Amino acid sequence: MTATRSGFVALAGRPNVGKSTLVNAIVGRKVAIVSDKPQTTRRAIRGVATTDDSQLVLVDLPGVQRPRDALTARMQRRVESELADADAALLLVNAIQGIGPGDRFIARLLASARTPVIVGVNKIDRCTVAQTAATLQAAADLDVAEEIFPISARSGQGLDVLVAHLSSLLPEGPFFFPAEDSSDQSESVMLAELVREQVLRRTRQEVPHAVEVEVEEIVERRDDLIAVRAVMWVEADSQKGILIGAGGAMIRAIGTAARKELERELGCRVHLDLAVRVRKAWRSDDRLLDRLGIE
Ligand SMILES: Nc1nc2c(ncn2[C@@H]2O[C@H](COP(=O)(O)OP(=O)(O)OP(=O)(O)O)[C@@H](O)[C@H]2O)c(=O)[nH]1
Ligand SMILES: [Mg+2]
Repeated sequence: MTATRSGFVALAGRPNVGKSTLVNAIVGRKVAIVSDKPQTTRRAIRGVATTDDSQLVLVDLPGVQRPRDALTARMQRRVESELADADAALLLVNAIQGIGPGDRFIARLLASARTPVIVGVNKIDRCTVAQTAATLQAAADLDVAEEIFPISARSGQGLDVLVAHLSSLLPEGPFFFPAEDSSDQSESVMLAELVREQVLRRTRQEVPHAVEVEVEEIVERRDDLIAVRAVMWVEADSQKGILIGAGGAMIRAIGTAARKELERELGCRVHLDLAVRVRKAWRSDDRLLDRLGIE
């Protein structure tokens, strides 16, 4: 019998560079929600990709940012502790935008740790060859990477080569997760995130950042029907008004779209009971953040 390899690769990068999209693409399942708004991911999510002889655990992380409140302070602390514990770090940068001060800041953070760093230059599906080449060169100039890979998390370009390399870095050892697992997230957090994804799609400016979703109850009504009760927390009455919308149009649209996502995830019919509640400054409320599992 050949020995198995197994280990953790943590994803670092500015908000919106495509970390969650990449984790989903490699795992082959939606384990993390994705949006075009920065700071979508709030928790560390392990996405698991298992083959016959290796288990690659990708740790999706919030984008690196300057903390502004308890929420973002927790997110940033988590990024740093996960990076310190991982077998390797995968720094993702945006090929379209090139390398900026934010990327350099993260590169310095990574250089001070002892973990090997791999750089993924993402979104090459939207780049000319010259643009991709320029970002690859700028990524090399960061002087942290053992290897640099041009990829597209969206089209799948370059992912096989990247995954083969990451797998080769993993230490020999037994698997950490059962082979059929794709994520370590609890069902209630996964369902809450799917609801929040629909909120992110339909809101703008400060609203996406002010919303967190909590699933309060999951009840199996029949073999083919699950009832889910969820609350969307916001920080102000004005935000509550936006999420409800004129005549309830917005909350209905969020509910209908989210229900379809929950049905896909759970593989059965879902009854979704959705409410909006105001909790002033929940982003600075340590007790609520604990309860929401943002730590
Ligand atoms: N064109 C293109 N777009 C991509 C690619 N990868 C991700 N995106 C888009 O980039 C946006 C951000 O993607 P996410 O995966 O949410 O980014 P993230 O790095 O996880 O962001 P945070 O969680 O906020 O840190 C989404 O609109 C994605 O569809 C890619 O390879 N090509
Ligand atoms: Mg993300």
